[in-house]
Amino acid sequence: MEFNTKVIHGGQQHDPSTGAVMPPIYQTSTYAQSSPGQHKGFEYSRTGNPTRQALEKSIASIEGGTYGLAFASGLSSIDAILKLLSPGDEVISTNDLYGGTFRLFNTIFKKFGIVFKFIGMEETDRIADHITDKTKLIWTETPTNPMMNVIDIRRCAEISRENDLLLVVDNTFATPYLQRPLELGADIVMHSATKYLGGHSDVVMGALALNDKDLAEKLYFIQNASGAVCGPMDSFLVLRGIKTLHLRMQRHCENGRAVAHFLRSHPKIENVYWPGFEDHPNHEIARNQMKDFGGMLSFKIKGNKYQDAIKVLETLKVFTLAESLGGVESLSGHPASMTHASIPKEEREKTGVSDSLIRLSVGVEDEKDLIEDLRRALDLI
Ligand code: P1T
Repeated sequence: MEFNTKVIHGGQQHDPSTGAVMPPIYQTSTYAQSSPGQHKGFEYSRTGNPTRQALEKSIASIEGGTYGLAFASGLSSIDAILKLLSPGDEVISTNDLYGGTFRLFNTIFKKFGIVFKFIGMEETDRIADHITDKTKLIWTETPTNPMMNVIDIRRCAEISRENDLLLVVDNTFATPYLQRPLELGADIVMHSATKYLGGHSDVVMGALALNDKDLAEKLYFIQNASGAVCGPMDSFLVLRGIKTLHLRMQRHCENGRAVAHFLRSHPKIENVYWPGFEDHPNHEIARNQMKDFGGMLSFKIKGNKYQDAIKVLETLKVFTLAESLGGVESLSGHPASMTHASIPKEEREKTGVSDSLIRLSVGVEDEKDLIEDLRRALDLI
């Protein structure tokens, strides 16, 4: 089945009891048993729920995986992966990543004895220098949030196989429409489904997809034992969102390209971070592992003044200043004070997240309105 068909039909069946084409929202916490242990496949909705199960099958299908899991948020799906580890285990993580992921690693899991090494992974050869006999997992995000660095997933997969490690790819920015990490050798693909999978800024959710049965059983156990599951209504909304993922992503990519080129040609702009430019440091890798370059980009204004960035953010009208990304509407953000505020200033500045950096999630509106909005805001500085 091709991807554009999988988003609609992958892992789906008509509701067995009524023939409903969309799975009903099984808004129930529990299921009747005729005798203890005698039930129709579901016992309790933390353990399993038919609407969530339909979504989990869809996620597995679109990522080219066998198993899917849905969680209450992107962070709780990351939390579940980290719970595969034990005190003393080491994780090598990209140093440019969502601030909340950094905070989860560096505060919560560090306290429980997991050791994190944050490194720039644009040059994958650096990874080997940090592997010890305690290393268990490589954590990557590609493209990275917010600097849009691209990490070579195939090469990371080779390194993790050679050293018997797990490779996790946070595929939130790319989505399986653009890149399918499991097919490139990753062990687990992770999503903030809050973003493009849901696609309409109305749900907070996380998701995992993978192929290995033993690993999937461990994660299903953690999902049930820790309990950070998503509800049936949210499962329905994300399942509904996924059905138009391919259409939305196509427009996000077109608009992202138009906005990136507009900004790059603007005399007040210093730098635009978007993997579609031929001089992006890992453009060739992006071309190789992605179908197109997505709707996320970041930029810095000439002079790198904080006040100029704030003025632009306050002036934009079609772009709403807000946390999050990946919805149909365009959003702007100030990573240093919003999404990445939990990373110490010296750390985030090393990766380029300065006080003057602006991040855009380019939506699916008319590109002319988006460009006009940016032109007007830049005229005022
Ligand atoms: O917000 P939540 O659904 O828990 O997902 C966390 C997360 C994980 N990974 C990436 C790459 C993310 O971008 C996020 C959430 N990011 C934002 C809210 C943001 O505005 O960047």
